[in-house]
Amino acid sequence: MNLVPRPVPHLPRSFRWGVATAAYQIEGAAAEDGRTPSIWDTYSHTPGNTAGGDTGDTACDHYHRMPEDVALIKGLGVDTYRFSLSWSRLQPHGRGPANPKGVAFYDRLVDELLASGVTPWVTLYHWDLPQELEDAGGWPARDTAYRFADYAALAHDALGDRVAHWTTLNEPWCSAMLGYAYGDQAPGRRDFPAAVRAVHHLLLGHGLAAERVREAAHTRDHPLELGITLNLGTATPEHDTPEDRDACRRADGLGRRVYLDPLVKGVYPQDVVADLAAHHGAELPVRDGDLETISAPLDVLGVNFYRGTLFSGRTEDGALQDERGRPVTRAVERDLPRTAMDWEITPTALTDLLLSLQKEYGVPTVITENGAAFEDTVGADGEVHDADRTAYLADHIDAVAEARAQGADVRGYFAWSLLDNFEWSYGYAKRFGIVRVDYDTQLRTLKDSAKWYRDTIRLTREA
Ligand code: IFM
Repeated sequence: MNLVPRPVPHLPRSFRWGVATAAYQIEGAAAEDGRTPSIWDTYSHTPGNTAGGDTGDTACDHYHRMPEDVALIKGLGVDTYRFSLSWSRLQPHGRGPANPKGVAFYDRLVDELLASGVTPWVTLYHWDLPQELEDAGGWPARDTAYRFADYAALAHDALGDRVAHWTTLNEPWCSAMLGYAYGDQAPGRRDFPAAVRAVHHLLLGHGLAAERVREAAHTRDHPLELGITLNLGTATPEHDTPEDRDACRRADGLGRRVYLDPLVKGVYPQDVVADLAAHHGAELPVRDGDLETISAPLDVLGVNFYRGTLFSGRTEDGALQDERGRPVTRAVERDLPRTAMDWEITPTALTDLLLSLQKEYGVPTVITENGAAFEDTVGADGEVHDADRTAYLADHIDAVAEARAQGADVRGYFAWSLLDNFEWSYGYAKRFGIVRVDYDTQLRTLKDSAKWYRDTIRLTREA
């Protein structure tokens, strides 16, 4: 049984409603019109890296179906569409001049959105580093930060006359840790110290890119709202013991503070720096002036929220150290409902997160991603009755409203995702869309959650 849409309290008229996607997850046309391979092309084409050997070669074929997709977005009544640019489509090989055909595609997308009354919100980097830059060292190499700044300037040069909302990076934790430490995502390296260098160079790339984009917007008198998007959760101790609290400190340190402290306060957290050296032999390669660059004021902080986590400082057997002699930071499974990703559903953690961000950092926030994968089925009526996803969205939107009511300056909510799409290492098996994609025919079907979202937005605006 699906939920009845109703107005959400505490969300003002100015509250931004949106849907989000990312280039490699939807565009397809991987080798068309001058686009060169990114690390995700290489990684997904390497056997064993993705479920079913899936790749983004075709994905949702958005590159060819963009007008149809913009019509869907318009039909949902959202005011904002967050999408990312494919670096190697816009600037093949990751350096040199812009690719006119790549620019033309994003030009058409932006114009189509504006003509439909939808505000474009551009993410410059959603994980798809041009392969040549990885070959030259990738994010663990300092030069990549400078290449990223050049690309940001080139992208702003092409679109900045019409696009005011710019996000530099999406989820640098994933780029650094999943990509370089754990090997679960492209480029698939397993080198912790390299991942820590990547953390710093991603942040430096953010700062350098922000500088270039601000300068260009200022010189040309273009409006600008600039930020970065982090994937953030909450870390709660299983028991109120020193070791569980310390496990939370470590999880929060590597998951949140190592990004937010330099971005907002201009310093790396000393406890994290000490832990990295003591337990991982790793160091953040900071040079003079880097932290000033990284900490230039943000207009907005993008928050991608999926779940909160309970932590213990002991192994299941009660030990305080793991087999390598490091202190234990163990996520404790709870008896909670889960999504198809096996992620616990914890909406009140989103309220807690937004309130703690407000208190500790004070930057206005927008939820740039929130949503869930479930095992959707198409009913005999041809529809997708995804009551589980609708409930997930409803509970998390309520959690945002509650945070606002308690004083958090949260200004928008973007559902992840507009379309079912290429869920990275999980391939097409996990469906996050509020719109179903039939990958054989590319038919798009609004799920019940999309209709609920559309009606909730309308009713909330009218209230
Ligand atoms: O699909 C991803 C997205 O690319 C980044 N944030 C999390 C989503 C769900 O895993």
